Amino acid sequence: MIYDKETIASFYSTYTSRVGAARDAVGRPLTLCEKILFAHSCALPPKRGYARGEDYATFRPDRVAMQDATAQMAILQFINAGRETSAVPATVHCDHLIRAYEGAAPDLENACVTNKEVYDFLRSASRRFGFGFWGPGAGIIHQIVLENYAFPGGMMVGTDSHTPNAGGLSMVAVGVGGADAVDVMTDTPWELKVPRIIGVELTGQLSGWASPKDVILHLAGILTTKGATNAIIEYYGPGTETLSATGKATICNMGAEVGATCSLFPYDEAMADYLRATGRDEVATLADAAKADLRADAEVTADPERYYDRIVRIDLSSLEPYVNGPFTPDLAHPAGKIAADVAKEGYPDKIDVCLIGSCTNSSYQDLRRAASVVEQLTARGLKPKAQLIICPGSQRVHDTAERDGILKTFTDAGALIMTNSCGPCIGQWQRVNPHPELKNTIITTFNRNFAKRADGNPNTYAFITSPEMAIGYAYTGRLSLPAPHDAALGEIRPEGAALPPEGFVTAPDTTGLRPAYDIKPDPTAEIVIAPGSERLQRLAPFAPWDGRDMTDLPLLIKTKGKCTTDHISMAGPWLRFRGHLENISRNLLLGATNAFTGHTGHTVDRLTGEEAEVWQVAKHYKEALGGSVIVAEDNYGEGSSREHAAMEPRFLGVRAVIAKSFARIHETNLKKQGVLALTFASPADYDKVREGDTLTIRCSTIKPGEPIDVILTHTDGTSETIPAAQTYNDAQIGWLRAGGALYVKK
Ligand code: MIC
Ligand code: SF4
Repeated sequence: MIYDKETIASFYSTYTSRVGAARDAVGRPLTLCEKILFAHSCALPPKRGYARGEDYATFRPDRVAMQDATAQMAILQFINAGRETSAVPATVHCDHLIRAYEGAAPDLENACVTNKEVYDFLRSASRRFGFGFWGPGAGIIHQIVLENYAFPGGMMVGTDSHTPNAGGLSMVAVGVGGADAVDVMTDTPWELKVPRIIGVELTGQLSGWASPKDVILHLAGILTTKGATNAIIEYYGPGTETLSATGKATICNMGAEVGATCSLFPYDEAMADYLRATGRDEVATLADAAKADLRADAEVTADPERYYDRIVRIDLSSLEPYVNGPFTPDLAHPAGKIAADVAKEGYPDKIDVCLIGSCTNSSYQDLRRAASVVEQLTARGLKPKAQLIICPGSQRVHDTAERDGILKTFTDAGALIMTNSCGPCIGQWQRVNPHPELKNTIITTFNRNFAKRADGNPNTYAFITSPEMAIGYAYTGRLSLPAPHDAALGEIRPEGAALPPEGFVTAPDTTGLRPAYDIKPDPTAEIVIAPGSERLQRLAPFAPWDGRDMTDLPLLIKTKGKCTTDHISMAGPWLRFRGHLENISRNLLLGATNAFTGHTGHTVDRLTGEEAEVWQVAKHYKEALGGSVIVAEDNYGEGSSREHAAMEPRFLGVRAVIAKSFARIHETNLKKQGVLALTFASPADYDKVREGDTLTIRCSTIKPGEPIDVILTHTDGTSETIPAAQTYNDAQIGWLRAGGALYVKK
């Protein structure tokens, strides 16, 4: 069965003609992402084309996906929009809140008890508005989308930064905050900065231990975590056709780690095979008919320099396996260099745990290839030296891997199989570590490895690699000894077909985990929020801006170094408050490093002279001084789409954030929630901000493209004026005035 068949059929009925009209409008050949974007834009592109990376355009995406940790806030905002149903098909996925501890069955049972009120809320809101509801244990949002909903040439938004996973099926899939999802669900034209386009040419073919993951681990080393900000990564070249659809999805998924708006592969046979294997023959047939426009025009690939803003060329045949980390996903070590880097940097060499899973690497092929290594090593009488944990991506992958003996291979080798969910990847890992005070190394197939992310422990050094390499590491037990460089393991060849030879197992609909195919909203369904709940709270609107300069605001904190959304609004134990703005606000910047003191999560309250947690000081300043300002370094808000990282400061009275640069989703989230997002026109001005500064922001005359003066008054009585840049357009200035995008009168 195919979900939303009519929507998909109607999409393809006009896709080619819409692409043709866009091509005529700009009068030149189009790249693949331009075709898909223009086919979904509210107006034809202008003749001169867009100024990529600068202009904004509006779009009408085909669908929305939300995961439980972000859906709560998205739905609370949607409730306030007062609509009966979503304008486009939308789904909710219960994947982030399940804690990994003892194994799939007990963990799932426990999650259903501890998260009952959140699941009840999401289920009841889904019934009311007609969202497809995927219950706990069904799988990770992006795997479920790939298996059931993604279609070539389509466009979607998802309240999760790894939504671009669907680029593995040639879909423009963009990670957004909940307020953006609400735009799409309320039929409001959805605005996006027209991205630059990075062309990545793939030639050759992977072999040995190299896998699709290594394409993106290698690329992350080249581009860095902010190198693709406001860019789409478009893959092309003969190498693309050698990769499976799920392999392509792995690559697109981790484009989020280099800041990409999304990543995209051209439609090919491997995608058609995947669509057919997952019960979507008709979608494959429709896509086949539109094939010519599900790839870049021939002129583009013949002369890529002319059409792409930047080109990277990767020869798959000579690609080495990689292991990236610690603490950032772009610190790329080719397998051949890791031993030297371990010696040089003093990374803990002994590996404690190897974890396979996450939306990035939990497909059937991932598990099959990993299991093939276990099988070959078991046959040689070898045993893993590190603990092994496996989290399948979906129930379908789990059941198929079980039928095919893959899970048994893992458990026979001592592995623990966790639920089909995010688990340790999002800090939902009750790790049993007898010595948390010791530096220790873990190897994961996840996409992120920020400090404290998986187990909350700053002493954990997390390295990212592919599933087969992770298994190899479990057997060598040493970071400095990746499998391909080990005498015995080096001879092994990971193997695994893209798709299960006997087809996927499809669990019967009676499991209740999967939504019906023909969901209708039920206006009589009551949305369940328990009175006095500490996890869910209806949202009160934010106050509008009075339009005046923001004067004499205290500096709340100047953060130093990496400040990701995990640093701003931690996950792990705080995930339980994702539906309660007041309660979750108590984690504001708990992970951030204070530039003046070097302390984490704390700042000096100028009114008391005492150091306190950032949220306490922010609250105090809001009540006593009318608000405050945050100052930060580069790529502020890197990582997650969680809009809590913008709503919390907003709730606690932060009026503006001034950073050296922002990550795309977070900058939009700040704008959407009514916090003024500014960047230092000259990054060196960051150094001028001193402890105890008072800031006046001359924003009353804010105009698109024009810098704003910021006056810093220091505690010694001197002051200096620095220019701040901003990227607001007229509509966004309207959001600022209204107190947030949601409160603009439509
Ligand atoms: C993540 O990988 O960081 C998350 C958890 O999936 C987030 C979403 C969230 O914070 O809920 C993301 O990537 O957007
Ligand atoms: Fe879940 Fe991790 Fe994927 Fe985020 S990156 S959606 S936490 S599996």
